[in-house]
Amino acid sequence: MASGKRFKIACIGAGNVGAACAQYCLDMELGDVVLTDVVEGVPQGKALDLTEAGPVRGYSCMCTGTNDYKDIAGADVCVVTAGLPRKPGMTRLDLLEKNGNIISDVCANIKKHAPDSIVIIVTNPLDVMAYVAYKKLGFPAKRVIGMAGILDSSRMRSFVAMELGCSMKNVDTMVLGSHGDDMVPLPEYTTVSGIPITKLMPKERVDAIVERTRKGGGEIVALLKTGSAFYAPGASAARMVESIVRDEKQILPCAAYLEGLYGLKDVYAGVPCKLGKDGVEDIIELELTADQKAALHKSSQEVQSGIDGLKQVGIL
Ligand code: TXD
Repeated sequence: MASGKRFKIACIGAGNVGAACAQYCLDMELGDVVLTDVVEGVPQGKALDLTEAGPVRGYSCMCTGTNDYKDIAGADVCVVTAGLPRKPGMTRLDLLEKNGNIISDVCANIKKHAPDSIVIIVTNPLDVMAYVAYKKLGFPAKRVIGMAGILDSSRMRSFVAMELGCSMKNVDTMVLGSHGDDMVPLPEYTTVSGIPITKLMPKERVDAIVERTRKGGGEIVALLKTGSAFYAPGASAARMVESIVRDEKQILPCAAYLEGLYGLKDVYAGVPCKLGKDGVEDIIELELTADQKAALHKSSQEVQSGIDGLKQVGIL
């Protein structure tokens, strides 16, 4: 491991995204992984399977499975995917109450057993769940981060590469706002080896890519019919773990707690964050056009109404 320290990563929720995240973390040798779930046998079985892949893939990090939160003790990073996935026809907000209760329970256990960890929330509706976690954990805001923007921007990067028939590696982009149909992809900040995409394709194609990015989650739900995307979400969460445990200070779009930046207060929203050993070490405030600013505020209103909804039912 890069720094010499052996890190411990707790993946809470051993479903599709949790297991994919564990797999990528192990493959990148980011640390030992503890898979935790309420279902008996599943985290243990997946952990054993992932351990048995180690000799073939050439990693020496260990993976264990458990139903007991005591086993996350001392975790450096907790990745929370526990909850219900979005089913076809279900809006993200339908999940609000159920997942709000699950996140509250998970956070009580993180607070008890891994009070110094950095927590990455993945469960939907993402921005509201990150807010719930922040309130329930009582950790400094920089240690409670939501994963969505890396996934959304990775989708946009792949769509740009497909359109141009070029390598995905050369494409870079930024997506702001909430994780949902109101997200704010930024074509103006999308480049291929430094060349703005607006110079590489006509406006209609840029607009089509923005639209497909917004609907990216739904596109996969419609194809899979049961469950939602998990490879790219798992890889995206693992990217955050990587930047944290290796203190790489990557600038990545993440859901962060805002206290005035972008004109937003007491809410989580996707913004460019510098991720390092302390969590969100900095937030970059981009210059936005009036339209982009309005779109960002619109996406936050939905998050705010989710937060208000949870206040009404007493979860917050
Ligand atoms: O970009 C993003 N943020 C997302 C979010 C991208 C993809 C998926 N996104 C959301 O992540 C999705 O809407 C769900 O809310 C979560 C997890 O999705 P996944 O596809 O992994 O769902 P699964 O396979 O159903 O796994 C959820 C697991 C399952 O094994 C449950 O038994 C477990 O969560 N679960 C719990 N674990 C621990 N503790 C509690 N209380 C608990 N409740 C359920």
